[in-house]
Amino acid sequence: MLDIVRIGDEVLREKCSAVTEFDESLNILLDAMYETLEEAEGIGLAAPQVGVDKRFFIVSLPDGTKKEFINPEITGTSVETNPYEEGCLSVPGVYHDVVRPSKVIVKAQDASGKEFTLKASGLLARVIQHEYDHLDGVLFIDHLDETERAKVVREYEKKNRKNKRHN
Ligand code: QAP
Ligand code: CO
Repeated sequence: MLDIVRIGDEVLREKCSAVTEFDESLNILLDAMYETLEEAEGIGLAAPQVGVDKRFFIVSLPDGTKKEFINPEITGTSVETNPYEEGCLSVPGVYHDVVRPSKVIVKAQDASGKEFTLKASGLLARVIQHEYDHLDGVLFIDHLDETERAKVVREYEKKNRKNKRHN
């Protein structure tokens, strides 16, 4: 189980660098991230969320879809958008609707370095965009307007204070 870093940690605000070595240590890290994601009951986890400033993330959906995206590029987005309530393991306990394209085309590499292209819609398209943002230091709350973002951050801080007191 890896530690998940929380909002306030600067690694979440970095532009991550490309993965160049598709070696055993990458596989070990991916395995540990899947375990961490399962334990945390999440559906997506990006490397910077476990303190690694590299361009990759994993997805694990309720339908059993598990996939890693290394050096991903979003090469196409639909004109159609939709709102969806997002959360983030790095901003635990708060959720807010975010408007994003409904469909994306993503090009990435798998754990062995092999390139693939995927057309995604629904929850998968949503998680891909959320996780991709992490690689550029962007959090879901950055998509909200100033007022909504301030509200969500205050709510997070309030919950976090409570948690600290009760721990
Ligand atoms: C991104 O986020 C996502 O606050 C993945 O207390 C989320 O897995 C994309 C989680 C929703 C689209 C829709 C958050 C678990 C998990 C929490 C997650 C929490 C426990 C977040
Ligand atoms: Co997140």
